[in-house]
Amino acid sequence: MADYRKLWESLDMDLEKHDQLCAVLPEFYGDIYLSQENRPEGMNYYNFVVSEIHGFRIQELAEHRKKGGKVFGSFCIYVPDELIVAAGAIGVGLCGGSDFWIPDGEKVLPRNICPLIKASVGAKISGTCPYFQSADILVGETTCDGKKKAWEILGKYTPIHVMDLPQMKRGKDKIHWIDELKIFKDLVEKMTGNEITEEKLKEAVKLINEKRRVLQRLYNTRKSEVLPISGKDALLITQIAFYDDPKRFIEKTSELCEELEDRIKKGISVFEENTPRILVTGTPMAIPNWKLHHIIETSGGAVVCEETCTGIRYFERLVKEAESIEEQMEAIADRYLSINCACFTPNDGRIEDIIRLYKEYKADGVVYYNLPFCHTYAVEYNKVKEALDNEGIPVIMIESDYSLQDVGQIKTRLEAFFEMIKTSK
Ligand code: BJ8
Repeated sequence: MADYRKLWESLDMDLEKHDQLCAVLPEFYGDIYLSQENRPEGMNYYNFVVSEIHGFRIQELAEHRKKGGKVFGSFCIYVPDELIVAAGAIGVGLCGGSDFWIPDGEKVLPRNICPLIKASVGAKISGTCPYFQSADILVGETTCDGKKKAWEILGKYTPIHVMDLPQMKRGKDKIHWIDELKIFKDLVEKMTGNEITEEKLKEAVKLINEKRRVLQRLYNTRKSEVLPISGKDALLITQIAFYDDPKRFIEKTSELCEELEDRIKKGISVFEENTPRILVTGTPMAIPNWKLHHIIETSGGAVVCEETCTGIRYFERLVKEAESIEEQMEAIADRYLSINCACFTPNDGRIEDIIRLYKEYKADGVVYYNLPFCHTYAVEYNKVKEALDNEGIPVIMIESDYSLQDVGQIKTRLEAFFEMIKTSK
């Protein structure tokens, strides 16, 4: 890796602590990813992106900012990328997925709060995440209580704008959400000094839709009986989609899809025949949270789809392309409000999605993943389980944080779950 120390210094990072973080990642990644057999050639690009996770892309962000460009950091898939891109700015997803940041998060947050929030706050206050350091502004949202209050803490360290996301989907909620989008559009225009014109917004909608389409194409290959890619690799690609340059990401992922489609034609699978096919549903898995997928795929299962924000929810629905700015803003509002997050009530659309995806991806069972202290997803499990029981779909709930202490216990539970699926097949 090139020497980026000057760059990190310019971002006011804690270099000593950052060295500790960088020291663990290669081995961790090697054990989980590079140990896989028969990986598609096209995964080399994503290996490169991970090896340069705090280098190459950070350099690009720095060059963009040197030319006067702005970087917006976000934590939720309700924040509309289209408006950021239309103003010539760059958006990066900032959710923290590493245990490394938890102790720093716990310095300012209660211990009994979701690890995603603790890690995100810890990443900022420890000065060890160059993405946080490169963001000119953070964009929060009012999705869950933990996040809502965490923005007040993060606001002491960096500028932050909070979008007031409604938690119901009635007509008046949509009107409110369009209003929030307009406030955000004004902010983006003010910060960048660039007007979001009809033309620019159309181009941005096209680009982000294209990114969604390529992810859909990737996921379509996982519907095949012949699984050309592991769930772990697919998860990594989606995680990278949150911060990579969209055009390059589309190009590289299209190349990979060609390879995967060819593998399907040739019958090249990365799993043995009759491996139980698993749909994962639940809370997001921010990079480098690969824990559950790794356990599933080393315990006799194969992940075929994620009904999560680091999966289907991020890209399944497109923004309708419209003519005027007003129509386009409304289409953006519709698309984002169609995401089914457990912070909404009621949220029956998610249950319909899970059952539909289970069938589309020919899954054999569902693993419901919950980060500890995420109440909305934990409570929603009850309703999801009831619906899946009615359909005769096997489901297991795994609640786990980023630490590795419970790996053995989860493995034992999952092995038993997969055995049960196999015998009932
Ligand atoms: S759209 S899932 S990204 S809010 S931080 S809610 S895990 S307690 S991340 Fe989310 Fe947007 Fe919904 Fe998706 Fe729970 Fe933790 Fe809150 Fe979380």
